[in-house]
Amino acid sequence: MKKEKYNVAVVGATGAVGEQMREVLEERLFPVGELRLLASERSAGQFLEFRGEEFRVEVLREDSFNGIHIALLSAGGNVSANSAPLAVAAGSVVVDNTAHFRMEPDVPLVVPEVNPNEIAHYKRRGIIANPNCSTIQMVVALKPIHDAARIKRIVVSSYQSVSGAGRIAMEELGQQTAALFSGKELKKEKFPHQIAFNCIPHIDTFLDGGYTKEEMKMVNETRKILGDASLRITATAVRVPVFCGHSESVNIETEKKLTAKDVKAILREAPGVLLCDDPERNIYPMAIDAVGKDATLVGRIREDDSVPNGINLWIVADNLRKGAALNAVQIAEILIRDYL
Ligand code: NAP
Ligand code: 3JN
Repeated sequence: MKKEKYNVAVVGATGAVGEQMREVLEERLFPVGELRLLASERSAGQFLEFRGEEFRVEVLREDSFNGIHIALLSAGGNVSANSAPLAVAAGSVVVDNTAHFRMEPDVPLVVPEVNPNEIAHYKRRGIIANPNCSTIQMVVALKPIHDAARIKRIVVSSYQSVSGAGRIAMEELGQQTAALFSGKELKKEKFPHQIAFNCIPHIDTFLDGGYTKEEMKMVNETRKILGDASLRITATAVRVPVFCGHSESVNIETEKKLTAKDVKAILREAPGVLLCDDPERNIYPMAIDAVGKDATLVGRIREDDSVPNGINLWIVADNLRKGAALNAVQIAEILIRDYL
């Protein structure tokens, strides 16, 4: 029987993603009954606002999920590895924002505009995985093109904002920028090099072969979501001194020829996409315009004449919203509408 309200736990509630979770749940009028905000000992006792009320942050414990219907996890992979099974045992459905379960074959990896039917398989483990932010915005834009003309190869370079690395990383960009103007010492904690006024071609750890984990997340998650293991993808992930909003330069080769006009017509109708493509009026997607928006912005669409069926695109989204919290809440909305 349908419930009027659902008890929701947010694990990592004090983080950059957790903050957006509260905002998105409130904005979209998600039918939250009890809200449980969970974090570590460091921030227990803090108060955070939701729907005009103050909620006390609690320490995540073994019994934190008792009575919870939906658990939204974003406190890192290790926390998810430990707490997802506890949540499932307590009867919650888990929507996990970390990489921990994404590539497990019996865990659906879902972007609601792309593969919403996968949510039906949540029962296998009680867990649904949210993809990496860079994957989400790319597949929102590419899925309708893939359906129309079958994409054979993707070359993507990401320009990822510091908010993707969490709250402390945002403070680090602010501190370094101010320090460079006032001759103070630069603090380096999150990034291996100065991020202010710099670009760092290194996100997450390096793997054998020279790619980073972040780059391989884009490769493997895209194949899983589009259900096409033969898709050829290569990625370069770069951290840029932008506070919020990830941008991507994406080059695709399709089986069937599409003109730039065809691609624009497809994307004008695509769910979750906002076409921003009028170069004569200097209109193209930019991170500053994507922040706070739900849509994935796509522009700079043009034919790549260096290969038979090539197209270039520039894809931008708010990494904390569509790249994390919004996508998770959209999954939860489908769960309660169709399955719980
Ligand atoms: P953040 O700003 O650093 O926040 C981390 C959050 O996790 C804080 O609330 C922190 O609580 C909590 N936490 C850390 N260790 C914990 C523990 N042992 N027990 C309970 N809570 C703990 O990071 P963020 O940007 O919000 O990202 C958090 C995680 O979300 C990432 O590690 C990543 O796995 C995932 N993420 C996913 C995407 C995506 O692409 N879908 C994007 C960004 C992040 P305290 O305040 O107590 O420290
Ligand atoms: O760096 C970014 O822009 C996105 C970062 C995502 C992230 C950060 C720390 C741990 C993840 C993720 O979602 O893949 C993880 C992780 O869960 O491994």
